[in-house]
Amino acid sequence: PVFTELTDYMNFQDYLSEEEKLVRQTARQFVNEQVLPIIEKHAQEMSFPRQLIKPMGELGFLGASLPEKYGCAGLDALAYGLLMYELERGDSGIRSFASVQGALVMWPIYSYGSEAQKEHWLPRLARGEAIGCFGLTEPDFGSNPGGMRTRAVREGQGKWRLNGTKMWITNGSIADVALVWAKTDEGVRGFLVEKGTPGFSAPEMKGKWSLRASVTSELVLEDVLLDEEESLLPGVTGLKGPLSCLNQARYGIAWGALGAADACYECALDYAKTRIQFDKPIASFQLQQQKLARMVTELTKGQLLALQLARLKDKKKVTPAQISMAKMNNVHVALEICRSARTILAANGILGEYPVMRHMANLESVYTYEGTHDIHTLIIGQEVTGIAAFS
Ligand code: TGC
Ligand code: FAD
Repeated sequence: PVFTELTDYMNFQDYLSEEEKLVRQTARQFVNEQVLPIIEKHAQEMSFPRQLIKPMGELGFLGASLPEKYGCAGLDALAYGLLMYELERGDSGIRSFASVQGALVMWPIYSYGSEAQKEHWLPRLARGEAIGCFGLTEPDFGSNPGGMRTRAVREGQGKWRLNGTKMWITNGSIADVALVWAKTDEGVRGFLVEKGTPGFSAPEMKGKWSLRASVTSELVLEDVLLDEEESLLPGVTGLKGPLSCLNQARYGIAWGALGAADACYECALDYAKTRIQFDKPIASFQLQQQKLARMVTELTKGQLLALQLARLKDKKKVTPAQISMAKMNNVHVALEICRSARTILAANGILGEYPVMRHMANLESVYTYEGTHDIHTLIIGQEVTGIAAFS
């Protein structure tokens, strides 16, 4: 079934602006009409629905929080969060695509790029005419990106030479531009590497049981020669460059994961009311009601956490640790909600006919990427104790 309304137990939508309502409704309609009919097939076949990229661009879903000057929608934080919620109600892979494009490629170009780089890339990325990816993680450095081995060295006047390997990169093989973070003598710097640059390849990773409708790739850089003016992001040096991008993406995930959970909750509620066992709908049994009550409570608490985060973000008062709390909690509860939904659907819960198992499997990746649950726990631990426990 296609559900027409978002689960809103505490009526938070009564307080949305007209623009926020419109964005959410537009995204919901897009997901109902264009994502839900095809997504299971793509997940089963392990392919990303590339035909959705242009429509997402036309609807203003890419880089949606950036200013109109660069062809973007200029949304406030709440509208952006609701957009991520609705996209992930379709599939985490669709939200991942938009997250990477907007938060991890367009945002850093906007924040740290030269005016020429912004004008060259942002309008095309916003329209979905170009695709981006974000290369931070390496085979031996996931939670600890500061240890990265990818290296960039100056090569004569205005040139850089890049060597290294990135892994687990969303959109990698389909990207027209990869934002690659590399160590230099000055500290970590960001480089825009165009598809087709000699020495650069992006083989797709196969065999995933999660985020199957999303492209995940390695990035291989072998003596890649880059022009400084075109490639180097001039505005940031140090690990804070890539980590600041993660704040944007983690914010979107705090909303997005709840969209996947909402889809599973709605599905389980509907199923519980119609599935008859022992001559009664299973929704009439206390054990199943307890599951549903817990699911809707955790979903609602997650929404309220994300809502306050949006307010703080719009006032530019949000801290990285607050974002960590929302990412950590909301992905965790979303995964629990999906698992509970699977038990309510029982055998039917494992079928692709229902969205539950797909969302559940997707959220295993969401739990890990953009900082694992453990890393966010430690970020909060550091904030409250003043002691870093990472190493
Ligand atoms: P640390 O010494 O704490 O920090 C180094 C510098 O960075 C600054 N910083 C931040 N700045 C902005 N925002 C943040 N969230 C920041 N966190 C730290 C910090 O102030 C410092 O600046 P400065 O000026 O003093 O140099 O760094 P550390 O090496 O001890 O690491 C800390 C830790 C573990 C929290 C960090 O490495 C971390 O977050 N690790 C997790 C890695 C991660 O999240 N990777 C994600 C890869 S991208 C991805 O997964 C995309 S999936 C997308 C999709 O498909 O949707
Ligand atoms: P590791 O860091 O090896 O962690 C292994 C385990 O040890 C985890 O349980 C972790 O929590 C724990 N651990 C690590 N350090 C500590 C510690 N100090 N204290 C306690 N426990 C610790 N990366 C990108 O750069 N760009 C992308 O677009 C991207 N997309 C992704 C898409 C998918 C589908 C996936 C699965 C990952 C993606 N990633 C991407 C990579 C992702 O960010 C990393 O997987 C993540 O940061 C964790 O790194 P790791 O898998 O190497 O785990």
